[in-house]
Amino acid sequence: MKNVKVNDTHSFAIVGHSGDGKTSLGEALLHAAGATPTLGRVDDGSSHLNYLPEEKERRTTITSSVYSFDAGGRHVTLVDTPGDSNFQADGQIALHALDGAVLVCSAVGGVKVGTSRMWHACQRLGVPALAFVNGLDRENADFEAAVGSLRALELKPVVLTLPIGAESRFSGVVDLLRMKALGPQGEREVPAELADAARDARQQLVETVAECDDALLEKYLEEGALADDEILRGLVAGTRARAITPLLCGSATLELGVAPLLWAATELLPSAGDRGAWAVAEGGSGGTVEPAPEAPFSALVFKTMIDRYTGTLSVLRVVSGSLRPDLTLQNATQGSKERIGKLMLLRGGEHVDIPEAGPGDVVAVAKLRSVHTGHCLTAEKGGVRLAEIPIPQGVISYAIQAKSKGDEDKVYASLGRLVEEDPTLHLGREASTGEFLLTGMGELHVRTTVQKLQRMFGVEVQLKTPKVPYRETITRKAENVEGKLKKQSGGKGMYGVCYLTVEPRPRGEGIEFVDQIVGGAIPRNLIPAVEKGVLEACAAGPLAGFPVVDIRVRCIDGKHHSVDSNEMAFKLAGSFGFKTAVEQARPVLLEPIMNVEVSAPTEFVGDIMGDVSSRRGRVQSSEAQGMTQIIRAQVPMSEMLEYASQLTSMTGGQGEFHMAFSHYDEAPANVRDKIVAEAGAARAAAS
Ligand SMILES: Nc1nc2c(ncn2[C@@H]2O[C@H](COP(=O)(O)OP(=O)(O)OP(=O)(O)O)[C@@H](O)[C@H]2O)c(=O)[nH]1
Ligand SMILES: [Mg+2]
Repeated sequence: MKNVKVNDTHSFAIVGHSGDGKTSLGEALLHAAGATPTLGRVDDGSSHLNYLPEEKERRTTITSSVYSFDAGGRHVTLVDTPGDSNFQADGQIALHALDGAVLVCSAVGGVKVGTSRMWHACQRLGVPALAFVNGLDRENADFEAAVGSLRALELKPVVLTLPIGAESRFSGVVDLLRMKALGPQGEREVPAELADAARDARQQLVETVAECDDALLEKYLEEGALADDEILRGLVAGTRARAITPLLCGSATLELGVAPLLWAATELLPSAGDRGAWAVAEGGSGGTVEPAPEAPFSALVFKTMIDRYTGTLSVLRVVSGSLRPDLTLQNATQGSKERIGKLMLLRGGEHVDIPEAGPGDVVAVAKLRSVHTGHCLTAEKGGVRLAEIPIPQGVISYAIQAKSKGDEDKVYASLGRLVEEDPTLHLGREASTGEFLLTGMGELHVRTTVQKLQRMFGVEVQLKTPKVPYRETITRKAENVEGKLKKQSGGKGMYGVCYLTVEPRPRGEGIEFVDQIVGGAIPRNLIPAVEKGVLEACAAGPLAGFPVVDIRVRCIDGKHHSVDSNEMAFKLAGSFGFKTAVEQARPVLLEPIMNVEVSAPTEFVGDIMGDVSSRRGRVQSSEAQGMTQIIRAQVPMSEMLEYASQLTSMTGGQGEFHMAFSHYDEAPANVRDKIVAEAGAARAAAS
């Protein structure tokens, strides 16, 4: 058994808006804990957490970074997550597998879209959190305003530290639990000018904490005070029950206010043991499994990394049981067996071999073939299966093309590796346009992937805005339309005639072929040839060459010739008949309509709604979540191709959006005419 107990094993994610100082705070925590000998900095590339070349270059986190360390008899895993909406899925996935969160909020500007998004993710997943108001040394830092904005998020902040000074005069914090001032020179008495404010804030703290527990409240009402151990007990209970969010403050880069945060992260957030039993999807007694070393093994994979030396690494959080090298496990998600090789602890980009892992530990395992992010691993026999981690779907697609001809296979194979690493990327071929599409969470996500592709595999690709996958269909019935192939002069004769009736089907129901031939007008064995001809003709519609969908085709009659009729003749007859029938049935162009969800600070709502309307979109709802407004709308895909960059410029980078396919709808005449004209021009240019 490993020597750190489950009750002393901690894991938490640092979450929040991009640029508010999550990575810097992670570095300050690592340094404060003695895990790193020097303070890593984002700005000079010395960060232990932002270790990828793309992260150093852009000075931003693009993938969650795991760092495990031991401090004060505890084993702690800190996971720094990206704040940018392009990479945010990593943070949401990590929260599924960790026991707590530190929500970073800048003292400049307070809560922003990313802060609100990650707070709601913590709430949804039931993850207890601490809040840290960072950057108090920055120009325009305003502690009160930042706390006010967090209060508006309804996270019930309980202030544990107060800032001493602000902006360039920020010099430390008052620890309200111990009533001491902490600064660069260590601990001292609370400065006289802050004594009243500190006393009031402590009073507030005690009152709020008392409200978390009936026994404490009774004592507080009777005696007007609580002992230190009672305050701590109330804080622990309130935090873990998510009734309150302890709030601390400081400056990550000046390393001020960080020690109380390290204390709170291990004393107030729950350990793997405190968290208690996990719900299981299958097996286990009473649908749960205890986070105990002797319980059946279960683990969740929350990250996959491609390492140049070790190959693919799966990063997993052990939920129950123990893990040792050379064990065979079951991938419960895929139903396959996996042999475990080495176990490694992650320290940013470094790995350290370890002999064993238990509940609450986060470890990396190399070369698990069938394992992807989100999967659940269990013991080979008698294991329990946890619910898989849901993976958000990408929203933006780019058509990709190898820069040099002949590189195609390498491009697709290498991209396949990156897709393995990052589950929110998708690589696929759009059958109707023939393009290879790389889909991701945003423009920057896709562009960073292309950059990684070049660095890791030495291949270059070009990105293009994808073609919109339009469809064609009909709007009325056309009856008894003849399809005929007659070639009986000279050589081998060809003869086949079919009569088709076409009618519209509901959206999304596809093509249906109904054989209504009676009396052998078309021989039985040749009817499938008619169907084949119809289906082939569906591949390219009469308007602009897009696939034809949602039509019932009835083959009602036909003619044949005892010698000249054959499969080829009836296939062509079917194809001709179908094309003619579609042309007679008032064909229309269908365009994909997307469900779009935009979130942005309330002040931008008017602009965003106006812009959605100008894109032929229909706003369906608008709902406030704290200071963020969520606008849901349906917008044609063709109007959304460049939306990411336009939303960024409209909201000064404070807006983000998600998009998913909803349905196909008839394109208005002006759009149809434009697409038809473009297709005509393309055909003319090609011939
Ligand atoms: N003055 C000051 N600057 C800070 C502080 N914390 C972070 N910064 C600076 O703010 C910038 C962004 O900090 P990061 O730590 O990379 O922010 P992040 O939240 O990890 O950002 P993403 O990875 O993009 O989500 C860097 O230039 C830091 O040096 C702080 O407390 N005070
Ligand atoms: Mg970062």
